[in-house]
Amino acid sequence: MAPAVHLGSGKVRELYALDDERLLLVATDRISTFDVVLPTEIPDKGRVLTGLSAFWFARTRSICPNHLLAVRSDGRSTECRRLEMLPIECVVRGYLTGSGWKDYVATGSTSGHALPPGLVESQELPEPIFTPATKATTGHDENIDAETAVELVGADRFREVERIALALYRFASAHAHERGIIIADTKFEFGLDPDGVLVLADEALTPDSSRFWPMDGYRPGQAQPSFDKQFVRDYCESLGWDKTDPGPELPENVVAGTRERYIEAFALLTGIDFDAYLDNPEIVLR
Ligand code: Q0N
Repeated sequence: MAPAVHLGSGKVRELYALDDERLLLVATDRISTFDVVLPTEIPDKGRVLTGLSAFWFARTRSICPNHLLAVRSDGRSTECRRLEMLPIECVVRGYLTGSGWKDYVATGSTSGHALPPGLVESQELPEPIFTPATKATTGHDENIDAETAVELVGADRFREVERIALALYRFASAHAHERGIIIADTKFEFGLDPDGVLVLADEALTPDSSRFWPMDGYRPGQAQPSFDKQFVRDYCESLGWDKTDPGPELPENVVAGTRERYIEAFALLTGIDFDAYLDNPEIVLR
């Protein structure tokens, strides 16, 4: 087999070309917090995210085709169809948090959606909203309104990604809700296949591409703890670290607690034992 050509690195993932039609996406065990990749890894984090993403791809095929071709036996690498990516991040928000909350406090709107007055931080929105963002090559993605997104992808494609992203979010949100997890918001990336068909790409509905909150203890009116990263954030806050690179090393109790949270999210959402996934990653596709 020809060697895979490295195409690029994300904060926590690596992308390789297998051939003209296929990519290899590798989820590492790196973890980022406050936008900084920490020097300490969380063992199996990449496998958890790969398994979860593959689980959602298998279960959302009737909503939208996706790029997944195969999950490799290492549990962290996936072979994917190589697509022409759309130049927008497709964010769906069901709850008011993060930059959506910041926009709302400043302007009463986010990405051109006028929201009712009096909403509090972390409140569930009356309806999920599609809030596209630009793909920043450096720094932060910037929320854009529908008009700007239409300029980037065209009016028909915009309506299509909005409809599909909302349908994907509603499906996953309902599934997660039944299992004690709130998906506050999530980011999808889409591409086009050679026939111009819209295809879901990247990772989908993982804790790195979404905000997962434990349903137990959900309290509108304040920031919510993160299902997966709260131990890491609390530890970093306790150090008084200034949140610039390099981040701190994590002690083993924080690593172990965080690893357990990822594995718990995997088991709750998939109903599959994580050891069974390690044994045979294709189990999530059935
Ligand atoms: C692609 N990104 C951004 C890996 C992920 N199926 C695809 N076809 C063509 N290009 C891409 C995909 C996918 N997925 C997606 N870059 C290229 C996300 N990257 C960031 C780095 O790590």
